[in-house]
Amino acid sequence: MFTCQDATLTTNIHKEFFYLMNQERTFIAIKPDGVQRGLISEIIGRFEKKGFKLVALKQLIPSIQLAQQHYGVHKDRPFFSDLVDFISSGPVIAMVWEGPNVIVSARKLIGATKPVDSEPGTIRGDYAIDIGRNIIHGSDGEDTAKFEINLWFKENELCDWNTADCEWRVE
Ligand code: IDP
Ligand code: MG
Repeated sequence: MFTCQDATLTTNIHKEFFYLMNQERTFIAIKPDGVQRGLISEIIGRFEKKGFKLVALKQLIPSIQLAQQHYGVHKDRPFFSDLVDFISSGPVIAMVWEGPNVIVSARKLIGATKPVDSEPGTIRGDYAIDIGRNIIHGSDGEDTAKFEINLWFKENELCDWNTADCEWRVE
């Protein structure tokens, strides 16, 4: 399912095994502030240019229930209610990106939760100044990624496909 169709890869069992072991998917969402501020193309472009593959994308206004489930881990935090209201206040761009180590790599592209700590060059470091308006979400681990992908997408909304230039992206 995740294999690159390149003959040189498929004939090399070690390379293919390494490639499959390193394939991952992560859930990324552009929050309502990122959408309102016209940052959709900028954010998507960073993941595209890095070399990751987009396997699902949709725009929706999340229900309160979806937002509560998504941020369920924070349900006892003082900011939970405001966070849920904010995430369901307007359109969100929900996406699944795929590639080697994409979960950790996406978190690095996104930058630290608090914009004051996020380095210039990261998405939050370049475009956010407030923790409550940090424009983007990314799964923080393998289990979270699986949970969030299943929460936001149906199986038939995920596209299994190969980029035409996959051998130029992964050895
Ligand atoms: P993350 O988005 O970097 O994974 P989390 O700690 O999982 O950060 O928090 C989820 C979201 O909750 C953050 O992105 C931020 O929007 C919001 N948040 C986290 N901590 C605070 C806070 O102390 N005040 C207000 N909002 C917060
Ligand atoms: Mg988080």
